[in-house]
Amino acid sequence: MSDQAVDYHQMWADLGLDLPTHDALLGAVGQLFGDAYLTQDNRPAGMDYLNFVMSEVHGLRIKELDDFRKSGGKVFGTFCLYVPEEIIRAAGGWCVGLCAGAEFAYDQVEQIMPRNTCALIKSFMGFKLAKVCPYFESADLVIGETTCDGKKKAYELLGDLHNVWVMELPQMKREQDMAAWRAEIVELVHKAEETTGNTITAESLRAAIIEVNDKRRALQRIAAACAADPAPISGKDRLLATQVAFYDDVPRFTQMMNALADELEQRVASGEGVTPKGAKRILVTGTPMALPNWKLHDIIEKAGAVVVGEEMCTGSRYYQDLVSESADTVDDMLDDIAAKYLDINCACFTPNDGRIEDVVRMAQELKVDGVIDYSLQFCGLYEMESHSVETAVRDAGLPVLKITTDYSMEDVGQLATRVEAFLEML
Ligand code: BJ8
Repeated sequence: MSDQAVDYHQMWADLGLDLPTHDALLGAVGQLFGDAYLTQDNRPAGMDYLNFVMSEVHGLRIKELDDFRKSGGKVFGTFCLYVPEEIIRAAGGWCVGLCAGAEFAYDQVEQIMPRNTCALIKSFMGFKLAKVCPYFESADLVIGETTCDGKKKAYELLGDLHNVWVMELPQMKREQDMAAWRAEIVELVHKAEETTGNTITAESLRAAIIEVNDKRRALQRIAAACAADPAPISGKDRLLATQVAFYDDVPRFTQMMNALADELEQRVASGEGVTPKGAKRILVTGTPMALPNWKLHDIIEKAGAVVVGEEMCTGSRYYQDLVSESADTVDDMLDDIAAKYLDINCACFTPNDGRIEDVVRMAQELKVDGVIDYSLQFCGLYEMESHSVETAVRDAGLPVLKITTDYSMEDVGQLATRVEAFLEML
């Protein structure tokens, strides 16, 4: 697809990246990827595509965004599942996730926000302050959302550095909340149209709904294959597929993930897996794991278990529900989009019973031996909701391990010991 020897430094310089720091970052991520991913045995051949995407994640993909912008296209950066990609695409824009999965420039970050802020927020602010995220620098508009307090206030700080627009998300799911959310979706339509200069039509919105649904359907197929024992793909590889879904070209990604799903279904039919049959099966639930946060999956799988599902925003919450494809008018489609997105079970909602039900249902469907509840340190929402998760999982007869951590590698040894002890007990 591309010549990997291409030198992208001029493009990065034109985007305003800090080149020496960015080179150091790419080296560190490459090493992390090599240690976590390229050491795995018996990976599906379809993972070659995601290896390639990772090798070009700041290269070819950024070049594609650059070419798109030079031809008049607009790129929208997002941090959260609640921003409907369908609307951006229907207006002719492209959506990309922004770098938020690694510890970077915390010294600068802590000058403007408290040290006890969650790693995800500190990370995106660090990437921005250090000028090392080409997705950030390619984004004509960053769309934030009023989910947790930390993000809400961080977007104010980010607004001093970038073009930011914030969506107001209700925190309950009553009728009046749906009405407010529907109105907010209409605001997004106006903002997307104003930014791109294009008008959203029934045809463009319908096409975007189908395109994004197709992407989610491909990820659903990959997830469904993991109900088999042995699992046909590692949790790390499945997590990578979901992480890349936020960045990649939509039709290409869908096509490649359907090819991967075909391969996984063949593996399931012939009983081929990435671990021996009977390996301990784990469901992970909690805060999202933004690229390149592979820390917990790496620890679990290097201890001999396999992660067979993620109840998180870089997992089932991203792909489990689709927007209805039956509407004919823009108004009806916006109703369907509002309904699908308000149905996401983020811990910023109260009550959030849907998430707890999803965790138990997934644990049963995927026939797991145990659940690991993962929270980023200083994330009050998920840490607080942890008690309800634990209670429900135990009531369903399954053991649960609670892990609170951040992006640093300092606690890897200690976490590995806890995970190994948990696996032995299963
Ligand atoms: S829909 S989970 S992506 S808000 S970890 S920044 S909650 S303090 S990421 Fe999230 Fe959207 Fe919800 Fe998903 Fe705050 Fe917690 Fe940090 Fe978090």
